[in-house]
Amino acid sequence: MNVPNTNNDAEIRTTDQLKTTISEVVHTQKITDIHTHLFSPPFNELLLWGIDELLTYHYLIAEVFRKSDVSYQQFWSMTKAQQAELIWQTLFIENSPISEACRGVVTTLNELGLDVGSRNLQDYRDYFADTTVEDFIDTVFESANVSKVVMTNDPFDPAESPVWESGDTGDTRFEAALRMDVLINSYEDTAYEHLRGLGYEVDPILSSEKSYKEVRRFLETWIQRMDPKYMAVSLPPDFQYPDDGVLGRLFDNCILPISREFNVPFALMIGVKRAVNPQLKMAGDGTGKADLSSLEALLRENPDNKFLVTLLSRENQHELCVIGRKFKNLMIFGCWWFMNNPSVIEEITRERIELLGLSVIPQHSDARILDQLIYKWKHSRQIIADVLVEKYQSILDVGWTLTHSEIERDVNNLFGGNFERFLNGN
Ligand code: HDL
Ligand code: ZN
Repeated sequence: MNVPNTNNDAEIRTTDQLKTTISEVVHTQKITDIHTHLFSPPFNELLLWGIDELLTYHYLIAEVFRKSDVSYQQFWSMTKAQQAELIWQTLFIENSPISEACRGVVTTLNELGLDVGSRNLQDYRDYFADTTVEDFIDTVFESANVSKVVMTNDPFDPAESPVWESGDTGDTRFEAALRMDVLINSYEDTAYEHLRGLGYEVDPILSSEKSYKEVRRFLETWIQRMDPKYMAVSLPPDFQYPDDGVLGRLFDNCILPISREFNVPFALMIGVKRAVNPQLKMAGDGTGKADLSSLEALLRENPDNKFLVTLLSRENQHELCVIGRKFKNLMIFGCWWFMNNPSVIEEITRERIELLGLSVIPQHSDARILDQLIYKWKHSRQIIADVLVEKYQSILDVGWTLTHSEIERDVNNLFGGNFERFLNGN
């Protein structure tokens, strides 16, 4: 994490000085990317990188069906290379790549120094074939100016658990998050059997003190194994709390006590409707507006717990900011998934600063493919910088004075300091 340079105390007076300072500070500030789906090399095939992965990102899969007459069955029977070629031809050659997901591929290739004017997919494939994943990780972290990424780690995933059990997860720039979607959203049909198979004496509907104790033991085991920055879950728009079912019993008797005991915040990602169109597979999820009175109750009833929250519906964003004003144990983060588009990032960032000042984590990348760190952060840095210029200008206009080091301090907090302090504060 950059330490602000206290020698930069020259006063900023003009709009040009302000724009130059903010551009330089925002683009040179190293970032802690608090939510990604990236993996360090020991996770092998879970670490996705290269042009064919970029082109078959599920965002682009959703988009190609809108322009191509390929059927779901035809597409899913193709190899990844064939899928990538179809997406390249359809969305980049037969149509201009101006959607955010398409534009991101072009930005990434350009930032890697490749000739996007050639539109030669084989040339891009040759570039990736000529590099190692370890070298490419260095290239991407340097180009994106990212210091650390937080992974999404699923203790129920058989592809992940052996790596954790080996004790070697490799590159320390990749930190862990303990994802609990299976435990919380699929306890009765999946997690119960899995836990029993591991020797945890839990009951089918999680209704006994013994079961609560055993789930806490499971969480403790994985916290000690992963050293996660936070525990996380994605939840549907109709998430309810308090809840007298399995979710409520998991929250109140297992997750929230453990979160306090180990000082590991709980991240709630609310508003996802899974498999709205199952034929799109991972690309088939949708969004819905949530009733945030449940979030208010969770924050109010658990003042000693720390919650990170991001919401998937644009219609929930303003009320989330208001809730943020009411609860200091809430840290709002990111422009998640369908929010991660310039028009919405700008709107959300502006209303967050207006209502919450500098007490938020404005963005995460949600990158699934390593290369995406480059475009997701290049695009977001520019938008955040533009909003900051507007907000700092508004106080310069009324006589406030500003220095370079004060802006460095503020941006350092937005891009990592707020996260570190939220994690480490008790
Ligand atoms: O649940 C999540 O963490 C989401 O981010 C999903 O993984 C989603 O598929 C995604 O990649 N969004 O960007
Ligand atoms: Zn995600």
